[in-house]
Amino acid sequence: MILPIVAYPDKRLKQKSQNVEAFDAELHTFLDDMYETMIASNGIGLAAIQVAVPKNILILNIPDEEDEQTKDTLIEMINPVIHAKEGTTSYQEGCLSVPGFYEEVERFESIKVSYNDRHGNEHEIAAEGLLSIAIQHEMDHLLGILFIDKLSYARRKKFEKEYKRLQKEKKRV
Ligand code: QAP
Ligand code: CO
Repeated sequence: MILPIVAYPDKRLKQKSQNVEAFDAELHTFLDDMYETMIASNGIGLAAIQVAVPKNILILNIPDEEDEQTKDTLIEMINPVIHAKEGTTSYQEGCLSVPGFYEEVERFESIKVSYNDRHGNEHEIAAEGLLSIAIQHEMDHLLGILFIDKLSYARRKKFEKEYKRLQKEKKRV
């Protein structure tokens, strides 16, 4: 089932999410719905709060070297925790909850993350490149933080102006 995506400036995106306690059939159905929603919207990452569920859940599906997005590379992270972070990098980020706007954001270059999978099993991975950036972007959602919150004052102003213009254009069609 495709779920509606919550878009900025909806206040729900500022909520802090809570840890998942039950790794049950309801969680599995929700994860499947998140995946269907992300793919239908041409996304590579989605946090549960973006579909109005304040739980520590995120999914990632980074395209491979041939730029193909297949379910084999889907990562589901439940209750993720970052243990180590190193270096800095930046990337022109976007977000399904801030449609049509992209801006350069600074992140840690490499991170170590532990998380649970849908069965409650524990995993630990080291990530770099786009995967590392995507994990940090999605984990910010769990804290109620959007990539636009990380922009300089001047760039945030530019965003507010551009986004308002985009919203008006959308209303016209
Ligand atoms: C988060 O973002 C991310 O504006 C995932 O019109 C961002 O999937 C991870 C999207 C940057 C790594 C680097 C955005 C789709 C998708 C839009 C997304 C849009 C349609 C964003
Ligand atoms: Co996002």
